Amino acid sequence: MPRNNGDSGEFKVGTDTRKPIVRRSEAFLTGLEDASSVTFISHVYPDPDGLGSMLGLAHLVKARLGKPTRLTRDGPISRAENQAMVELLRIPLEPIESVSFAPDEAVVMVDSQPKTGRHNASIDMPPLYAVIDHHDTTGELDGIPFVDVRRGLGATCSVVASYLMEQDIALPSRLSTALFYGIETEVSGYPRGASTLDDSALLYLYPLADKDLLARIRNARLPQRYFECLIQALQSSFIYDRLIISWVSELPQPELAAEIVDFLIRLENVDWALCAGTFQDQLVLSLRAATRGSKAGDVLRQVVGKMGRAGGHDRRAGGSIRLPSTSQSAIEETQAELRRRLLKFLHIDEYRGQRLVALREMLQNLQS
Ligand SMILES: [Mn+2]
Repeated sequence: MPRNNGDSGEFKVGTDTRKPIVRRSEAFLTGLEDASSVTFISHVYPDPDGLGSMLGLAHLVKARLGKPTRLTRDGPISRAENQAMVELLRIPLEPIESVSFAPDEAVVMVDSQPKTGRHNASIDMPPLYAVIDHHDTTGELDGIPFVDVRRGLGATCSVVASYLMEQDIALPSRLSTALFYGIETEVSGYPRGASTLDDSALLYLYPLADKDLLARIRNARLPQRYFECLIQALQSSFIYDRLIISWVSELPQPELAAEIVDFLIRLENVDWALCAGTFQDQLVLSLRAATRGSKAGDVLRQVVGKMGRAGGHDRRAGGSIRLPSTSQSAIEETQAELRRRLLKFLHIDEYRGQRLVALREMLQNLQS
């Protein structure tokens, strides 16, 4: 089995060791020759990187093989920017639960790996043909004919853009915009976590992208509940030494935890930020680290342990804990256990907690 772990990635294809693999895009397309059609899947709560990757690969398959393709959506598109992306770029998505699969259909998973707890587990589908991803969290990859997982990369869209560039396929502006935005959302934090491949893809896509549409997506209108949630997150934030923790009851949508934590990690003198909020019967978690080499995905996975599931990248991680019940006491007990475990893991004394916004300030604001 040819294996190329060159740029910190995992790449394998087929079982023929005689033919040298020149281009990954070529190998990806060759394996699809017998498929009747190709369906693309990503993770729950689809994000721009997953959406752009599906759109880009579907374009590649249509342009080179002329086969029908389908893009799916696992769960709702909840973030306002992501909704704007789907609407403005007219990305056709079929809900995964209503898709029926043909036996000779190829299924390609992007921006995620199997058995990582990031998918609707009840979907019955043919075995995966391919997994293309950039997450540190390893899933079950055994037996999958085509695997291109590059952990050093900022975005899956960068891999997809590199396939399209290798194949020298003309990119419509709508697709260029989607791929550009997919990469941008993954590498816009600091430290960026971008590789040279991410940057060359951005450089290639920018002139082709529709900058007005990009601006409309980035500045998508936000519902009132967003701001209500934000003030609650700020008022519930506690600083423990170099860690800030924010609790939100009833997130209007689970991805808001990630937005809040992206904001909180910018607090000076803080190395770690966690936002935990309830959504349905789950406590949704989002963790950020301010410095390189923090292994946030591993940290959150160890802290959460058997309470739930977690994973992610070096400085960004997410996860969830299923609440034993949605009663206030059950939520508070789960929060306390999570806080205790995280503080212990980071060697921080629990009694050093201080509010981000002093109670007196909050009361004065209410009276004024
Ligand atoms: Mn991604």
